[in-house]
Amino acid sequence: MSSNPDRVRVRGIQIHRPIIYGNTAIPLRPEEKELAPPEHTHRWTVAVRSAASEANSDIVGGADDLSYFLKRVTFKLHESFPNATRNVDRPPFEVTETGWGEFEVQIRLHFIPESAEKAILFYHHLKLHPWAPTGTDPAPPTAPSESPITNYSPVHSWQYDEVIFFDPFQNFLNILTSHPPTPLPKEKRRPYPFHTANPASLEESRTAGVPEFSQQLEKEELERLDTAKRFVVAEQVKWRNKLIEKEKELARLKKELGE
Ligand code: SLL
Repeated sequence: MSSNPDRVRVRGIQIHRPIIYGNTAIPLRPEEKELAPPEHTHRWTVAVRSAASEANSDIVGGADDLSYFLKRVTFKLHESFPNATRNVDRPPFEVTETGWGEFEVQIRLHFIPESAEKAILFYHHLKLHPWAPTGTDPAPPTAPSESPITNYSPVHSWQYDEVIFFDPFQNFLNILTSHPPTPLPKEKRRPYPFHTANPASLEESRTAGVPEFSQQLEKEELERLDTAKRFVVAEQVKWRNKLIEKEKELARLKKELGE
């Protein structure tokens, strides 16, 4: 039996914190390219942040400081990077680098000791290039350009997730409940933070602003799932009826043969 009430688990409780992990990337401008190794083409930042964004910020997510429950985030980069394992022990939990290629980043979340939780591991494919050529892809960094700045629209690739703590210790639960997460905005105010949501035009890239997660995105995703589910059920009914029809026909033909 534990004598310290803090070291007692609160059974039946589930508490979660919304986070995002992912990256932004932008081609190096000519003046940056001069300073970087010759094969480097992009500057990128890989990060773990709270899901909500600060109003009018140019950062995706990050409204809340997560160090009240995160002790360390370890980013394991491609081995072509010097000191490929990067430990970040205070916010912002992120690594910024220049490089030339995409690779899988291993992101390990270590929680504060009060949590007594094991570290959890996420994988993120570092994205430098937009998925679809939209005609607005950033010009190759070496291409001459009249207005270089507007040609460099960032690529965003972010994953929303929820870290769930089951049966948390009482003192850890107290820490969590004294730091409620900033809620996501109800309405879509900005583009969604996926690579597929890269601006449709240069004009949009200038005016749409930095992407963010919202409750509307969640709602739309639930609606998509619901539509898909109804479609699957309708297909099942359709094919079951066809099968019944064919079985009847088969029985009829067999009977005819027998006669
Ligand atoms: C591959 N996807 O699997 C590639 C690996 C590695 C990218 C891409 C290193 C930068 C530096 C860099 O950008 N590596 O040299 O510091 O082959």
